[in-house]
Amino acid sequence: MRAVIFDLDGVITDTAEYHFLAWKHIAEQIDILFDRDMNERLKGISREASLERILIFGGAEKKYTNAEKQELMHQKNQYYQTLISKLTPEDLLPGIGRLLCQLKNENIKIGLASSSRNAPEILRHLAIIDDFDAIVDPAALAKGKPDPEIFLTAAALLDVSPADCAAIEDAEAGISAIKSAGMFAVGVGQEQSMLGADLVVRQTSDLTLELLHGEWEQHRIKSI
Ligand code: B16
Ligand code: MG
Repeated sequence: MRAVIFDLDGVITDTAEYHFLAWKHIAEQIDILFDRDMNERLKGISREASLERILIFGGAEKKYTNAEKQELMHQKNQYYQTLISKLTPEDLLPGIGRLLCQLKNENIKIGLASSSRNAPEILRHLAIIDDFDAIVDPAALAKGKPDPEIFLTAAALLDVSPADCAAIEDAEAGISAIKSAGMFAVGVGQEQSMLGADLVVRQTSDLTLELLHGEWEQHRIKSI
């Protein structure tokens, strides 16, 4: 294992609630009911694809022009940015600070593969941006998760072969992307929603370098 690539939302910090509040604010303006179940289905999905799903859910997929959709996304993002401006290092999910330290001590490279265009801003608020050797710009990609492009780009930026990378995700679309990239997939969450993951932990506090090394080794032996 020469590199570990992190998803952001749901792995490093929990911004899902902020995405929920911001989308709810927009949905209310256009008379669409938006709840937490619906928000769960937007995990790891880009801003554009999220709006499309919300409009389809509300039966309004043909109601807005492209310019109007851009404006709705802009408003959502402004609301979201106000919320994330309050993030502090206290908002790091449990165990993530320790894992980043362990990786750095062992000279294992650290990458970020988040669909969020706000990722650098969030990492700055959490005071961990300097720990990352590479941060993928999702705006420069042709396809979002579950396509492997974002993880393959992270590996290329880190100059590590995908087979030597482990990646950590909390969303189904993300696990599929990691597996299609040919990497070792670590899922955070319920086993049943992490189909295809090589290792599943219930919460981020279970993520230690010792566990990753051990499971990586077992996986390597099994695949020989
Ligand atoms: P933005 P991740 C994803 O982050 C979120 O899970 C998803 O809900 C959001 O729509 C997406 O980022 C885009 O975020 O609007 O900030 O560009 O899980 O890939 O770190
Ligand atoms: Mg996520």
